[in-house]
Amino acid sequence: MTGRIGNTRADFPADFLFGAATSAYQIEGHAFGGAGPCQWDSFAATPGNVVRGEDGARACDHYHRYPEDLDLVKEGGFDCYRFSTSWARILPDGRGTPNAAGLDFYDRLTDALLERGLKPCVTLYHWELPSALRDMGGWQNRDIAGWFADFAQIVMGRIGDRMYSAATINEPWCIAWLGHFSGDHAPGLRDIRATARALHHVLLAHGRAVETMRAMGIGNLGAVCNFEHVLPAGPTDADAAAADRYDAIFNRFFLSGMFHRRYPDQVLAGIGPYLPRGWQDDFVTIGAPVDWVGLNYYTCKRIAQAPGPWPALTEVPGALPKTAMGWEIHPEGLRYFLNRVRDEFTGDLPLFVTENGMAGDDAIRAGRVDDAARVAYLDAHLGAVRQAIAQGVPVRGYFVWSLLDNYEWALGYDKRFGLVHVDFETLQRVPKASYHALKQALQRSAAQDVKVT
Ligand code: IFM
Repeated sequence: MTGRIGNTRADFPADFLFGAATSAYQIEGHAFGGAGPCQWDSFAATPGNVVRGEDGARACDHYHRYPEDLDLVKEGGFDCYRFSTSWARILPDGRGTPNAAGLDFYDRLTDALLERGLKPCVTLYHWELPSALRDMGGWQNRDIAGWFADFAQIVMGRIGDRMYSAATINEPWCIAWLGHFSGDHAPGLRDIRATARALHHVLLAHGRAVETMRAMGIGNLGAVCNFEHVLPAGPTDADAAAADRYDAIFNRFFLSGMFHRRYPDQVLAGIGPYLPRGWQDDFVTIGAPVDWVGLNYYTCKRIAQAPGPWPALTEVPGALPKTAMGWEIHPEGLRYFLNRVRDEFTGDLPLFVTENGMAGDDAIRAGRVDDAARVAYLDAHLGAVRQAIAQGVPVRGYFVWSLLDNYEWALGYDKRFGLVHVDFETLQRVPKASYHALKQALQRSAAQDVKVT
């Protein structure tokens, strides 16, 4: 039995926005339209990095099928669509002459959204760093802040006039930590000095892009970070301290840089010696005011002390039900973070849940995908958002990750996060039960229609 979503549009403020989210490399098809090589192409081509060596060359072929996909967003009853622009598609060499076909694509996409009455919410960067910039050190090179600001100017010079909102960089933690410390993501480094530089430069690039867009007269600018509810694995002081270190790296470093103009001591204890010279002087740029903050939230983590050098911690599996990613389902963490981000960093600034969702072992049976676990997951997390709103947190919108099954980075195409099932042979789209349940929940009453227009 599939179930229904009990937390419906009527339970949220009249101007609350519901959206679906995607990202460029995960759905577009990077082989199409003159995109240049990016760090994920070569990472995937290196044996052992990505399950079955899969890459984003074709992905969901959204590059050609975007009208059908946007119809699904519209018919699902959503208000907004969160997408990202591929740096390597727009600037195949990372800098210099733009690829006209790339800009044209995002221009068409924007108009197609507006024609359907959907609000376009762009994220400038979701991880497909052009290989030419990677060759010059990528996120380790301080110059990336200027390269990124130039990219922001080019993108927003073309589509900025029609965006509802613009975010700079999706999940800085993944870029810096997974890409440079654990090596799980492109460029696949395991080096604390590279990590320290990436941690700082990703924030500097964010700030430079905000300043650039602000100077262009573009508003509603935001930052998007990911959060995991950190719990000590055991009752010892050592585990509590390890959990606090993880929390500082994952949940506090980026917002602390942007809103408090400093880095947490627990992180400086590890990366301090490796930060680039003069890093303390960059906080005015890093702290460039934003108009909203987006939270991506999926799970909790249990952390224990571990032997070895900083950060000397390890993840321990927990007992809660898990998604196909092995991530525990813990909706309370979303309510917790909405409150905590407001209390510790953002105050009255609007907050959005910019990603939330789960991977499931979804299969088509008799023409249907019964993803009951996703229906329950979304309902529980929407309930957590309602609780936060009731507690006075200024949450203004919620985006499901993701519209479509897509390329889950190092895990290839197996991990299905979509509201819509994608057959990666035929590329046929089949809305899952969760899509239908959400569509039902998002229906407007006649009275609500009057209020929003
Ligand atoms: O698929 C990713 C996305 O690219 C960034 N946020 C988390 C999602 C699920 O892992």
